[in-house]
Amino acid sequence: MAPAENDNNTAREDHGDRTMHLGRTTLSKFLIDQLRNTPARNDLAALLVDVAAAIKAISAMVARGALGGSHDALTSHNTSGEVQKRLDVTTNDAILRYCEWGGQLAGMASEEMETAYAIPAEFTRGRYLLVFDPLDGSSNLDTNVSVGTIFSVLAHSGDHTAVDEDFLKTGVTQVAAGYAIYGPATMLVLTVGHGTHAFTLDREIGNFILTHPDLKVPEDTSEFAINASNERFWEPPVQRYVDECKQGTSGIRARDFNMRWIASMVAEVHRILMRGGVFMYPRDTKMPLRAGRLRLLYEANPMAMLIEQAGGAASTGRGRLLEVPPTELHQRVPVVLGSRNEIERIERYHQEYDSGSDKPYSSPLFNDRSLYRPEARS
Ligand code: AFP
Repeated sequence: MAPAENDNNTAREDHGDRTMHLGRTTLSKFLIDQLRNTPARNDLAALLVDVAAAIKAISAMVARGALGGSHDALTSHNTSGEVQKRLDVTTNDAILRYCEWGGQLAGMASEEMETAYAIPAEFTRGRYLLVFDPLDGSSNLDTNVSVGTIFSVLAHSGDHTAVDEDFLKTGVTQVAAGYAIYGPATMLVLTVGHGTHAFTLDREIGNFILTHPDLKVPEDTSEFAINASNERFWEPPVQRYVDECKQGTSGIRARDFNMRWIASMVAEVHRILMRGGVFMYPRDTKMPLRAGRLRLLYEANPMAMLIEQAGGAASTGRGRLLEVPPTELHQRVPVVLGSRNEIERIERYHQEYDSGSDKPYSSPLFNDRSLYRPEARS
């Protein structure tokens, strides 16, 4: 939507009954506007302001790079068995400290903690749950590549301190979702269910300023992101899709594609929100009993909500990501998200493979040993 010029030439976006002045709307003003007529109102706004404060603190930690002594690998491992960097732990602690005392939360969960974090007794318990990956892409820290924080807000049903089971809610129930990307600029991308909007941190005043309202993912794209080193482990429908993209103008897609892989999901999703594209981290036979690499509650679900709110699609390849029923806190899930028409094509290829109507793409060898065919799982 082109910015509407007004009498004093301040570019602004008109969003129905709300106008947002580009370059002037702060996060707090935005939240007041967005949540004005909702039951969430101030509670959710207050929580998101606390999350934004933690993100500012993390931005400062990340920006210090090696000077902060936080790139060192620790001897500890997280719940996924990955070596923790000191910054993984310090950023996790930052979010706990900034968000535990505001009276909005009944509990928190994160990639860096085995089980849910109980709000200390001295603080008022609230009605939301916060689940997050404090530093996604941290294996890139030594190479100074953009990393991020991913978070999801769920409503807590009950007045007890939250336990693991309370977090096992499908993605469609998320009240809010967002990420921070610590790149050349620190940006906060957020949805509270009314579109996806991006804010840029103005370090001089310490405020997030609305710079990209109402982001829209183009329905078509010629750019995809996948870790191609896993190609031999992918299921045939993923191999089929990527093969066709690589064939470019000489294949059925009749156009050339571009490939990206940053190994930092936040950076990939940010690119897709800015210009479209496809991101895939599918299940593969490398670890056939593992449903994928990415975690449902604090990576896939928040990113899926942001992408859908921007008009894109988010799938496991076989169904809508936001409808995957969680069974445990650190559950993994295949992720295929981005430009809607491409995601629909990838889902169609999975359907044709599962129904055996995708000849010649499903190789008999792969078929026999595939653990993924519905009948093979019985
Ligand atoms: P780290 O947080 O351990 O760096 O993992 C990042 C991530 O979860 C996600 O952000 C990337 O898209 C993906 O893993 C990269 O996985 P590969 O290292 O297998 O490419």
